[in-house]
Amino acid sequence: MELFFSPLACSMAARIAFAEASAEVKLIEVDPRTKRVLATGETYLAIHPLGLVPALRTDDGAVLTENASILQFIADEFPAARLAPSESDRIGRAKLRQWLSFVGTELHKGLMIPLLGRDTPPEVKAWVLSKYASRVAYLDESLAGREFLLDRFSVADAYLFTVLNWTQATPEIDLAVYPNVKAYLERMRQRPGVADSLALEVPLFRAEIARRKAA
Ligand SMILES: N[C@@H](CCC(=O)N[C@@H](CS)C(=O)NCC(=O)O)C(=O)O
Repeated sequence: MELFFSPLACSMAARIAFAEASAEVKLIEVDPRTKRVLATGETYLAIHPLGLVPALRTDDGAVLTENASILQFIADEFPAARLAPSESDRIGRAKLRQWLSFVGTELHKGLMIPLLGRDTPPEVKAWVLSKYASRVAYLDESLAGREFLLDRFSVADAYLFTVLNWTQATPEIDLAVYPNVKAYLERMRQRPGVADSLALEVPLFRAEIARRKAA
């Protein structure tokens, strides 16, 4: 399989899922500014017309997009890694979809993307914070006394960690106010699958920033 990614973007969740499953995947870096495959210069728009990462090309050539779908696919492809509740656990499966949806809509798109935007007007950031800070408070309550979103590590944690990792670039979100979220982030960073993914992507992210500055 081939995973199209950009460093430290939401595609890192899929990288973490592959790492947690000890599964092989070919990583193909996409420059988010040019929308080209970094190594070859080929246009990424031929893979995903929206130019968004992640995209996953399966061994039989199917192209999957959208984190929630890709992450559930990875979990189902490698069941021994137990990255999702089993098929027979209907409620567990629904809870997994619930958290993937929460992370994707409330946190990723609702809260973080506007805060991370270099050209987001300050009044929009203020509005987003006033509306979406409740989501972080809800997450903090939900993580009280829990190690993971579900009973064990799942692909929803891979996605949640990836999105929360961006709080390093959003001083507007003070994690001291959310001790369970802060502790969760610190715990996740210790997991080998997460630590290895970060170690690989941080230098690539720095190189991406350097390219952007040089352009
Ligand atoms: N709904 C998509 C969103 C993917 C997405 O927002 N990807 C970002 C990186 S985190 C991206 O590629 N942004 C580049 C752009 O907006 O042009 C999903 O969940 O996969």
